[in-house]
Amino acid sequence: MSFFGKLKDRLFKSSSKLEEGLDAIIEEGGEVSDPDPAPEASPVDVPAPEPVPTPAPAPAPELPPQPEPQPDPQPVAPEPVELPEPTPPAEPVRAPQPTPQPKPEPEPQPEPASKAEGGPGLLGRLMGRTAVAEPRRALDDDMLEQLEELLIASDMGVDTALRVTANMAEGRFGRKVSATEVKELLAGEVARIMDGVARPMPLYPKKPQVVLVVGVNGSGKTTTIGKLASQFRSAGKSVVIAAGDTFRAAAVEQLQVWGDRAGVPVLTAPEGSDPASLAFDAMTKAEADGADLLMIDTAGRLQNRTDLMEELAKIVRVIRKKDPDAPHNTLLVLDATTGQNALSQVETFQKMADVSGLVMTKLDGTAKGGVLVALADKFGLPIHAIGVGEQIDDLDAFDPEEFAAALTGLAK
Ligand SMILES: Nc1nc2c(ncn2[C@@H]2O[C@H](COP(=O)(O)OP(=O)(O)OP(=O)(O)O)[C@@H](O)[C@H]2O)c(=O)[nH]1
Ligand SMILES: [Mg+2]
Repeated sequence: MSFFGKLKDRLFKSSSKLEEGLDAIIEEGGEVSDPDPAPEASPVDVPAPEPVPTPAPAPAPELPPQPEPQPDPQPVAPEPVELPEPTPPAEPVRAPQPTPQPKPEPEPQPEPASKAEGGPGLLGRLMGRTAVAEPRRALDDDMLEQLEELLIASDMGVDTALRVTANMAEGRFGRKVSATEVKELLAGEVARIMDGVARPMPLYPKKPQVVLVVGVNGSGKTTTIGKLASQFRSAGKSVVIAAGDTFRAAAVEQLQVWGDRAGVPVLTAPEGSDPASLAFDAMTKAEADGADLLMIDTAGRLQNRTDLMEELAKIVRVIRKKDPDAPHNTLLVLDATTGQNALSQVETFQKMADVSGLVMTKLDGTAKGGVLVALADKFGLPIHAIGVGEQIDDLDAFDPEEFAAALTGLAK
């Protein structure tokens, strides 16, 4: 199955929540019979005929200069060279097109027209316009308020939700829109916010490139290390993993299982030993072995436990005694199901460990996928990968368009 298929299937909770919410908003004040007065093309491209009562700086098509997600705060010292996709080669990223529905029957039956899958896709509308009339509703203040609430409920955060809805309305205020059009508009806004942050983990010529993996308890650090190690190995890199979670014997065993699956050696230290000295020893060993990558697992720590956060800072200090530029990547692994708490996790870990990129796990089975949009909007940190399951190949590069389509419930 393509990764998009997986993502769409597994983002079911997020997308169905947003999708149903959007459908309901249009249905609530929509009229089926009213033919679209204005738009001939996709609402995304059409400037509004009438002036916009929102305090919007410019008329539509290019949306206003938003605070672009900042550029990658990449490490300065090592030059990024190649960026081999951490994507497993076997996994085609593009979804097989769900065979463009030819819609041969101009059936005038009054269908439940608001369902996205039943409604005309972009292609359908381009070719034959609306085979089935979708209900349309005027994009007015009431509707914008409902949209804002829906986006906030999907964990997009208040600031982001307000800006996204303002952008959606810009140049279209007062116009009648269908649920499909609203989904396309929303997906466009989401993709635009996420565009600048979708970046695979950079690889440097430095050997070993040290990748420190941090996060709160149970966020998916160990699993992600296993998945990433497997991908890097498939890409021809030699990888070593250090079991820096020395608090629990079970943590070491769990990592060893992942090491076996990925075919990568795991360096361990006795339970209770100092994780910083394990990291130091692991660097010595990885250097001696000529490994390309050293991935260091760490124990989960809540961002409000200052003692544990200090310990993390110590690991970084000790690693830097060996290589002042290390760790070359500090990945913060976030659990999508934690919703808005992810924002405070980023803030604290950024302070203590100089986070260089994010991995968002458990996007399957959450209704809080919108938090990714809030994170991208607020911090602009690169999102290197997303996890949508517990298996070794359930991790892939982050694709903004696919994510936006999956989140909004758009057929793609
Ligand atoms: N559904 C789903 N489960 C995941 C994903 N990533 C990790 N998990 C599961 O989440 C649980 C915790 O994962 P771990 O990798 O042990 O998390 P951790 O951050 O290492 O945990 P600690 O070491 O205890 O802090 C495990 O049951 C994983 O199988 C994902 O993308 N989707
Ligand atoms: Mg772990």
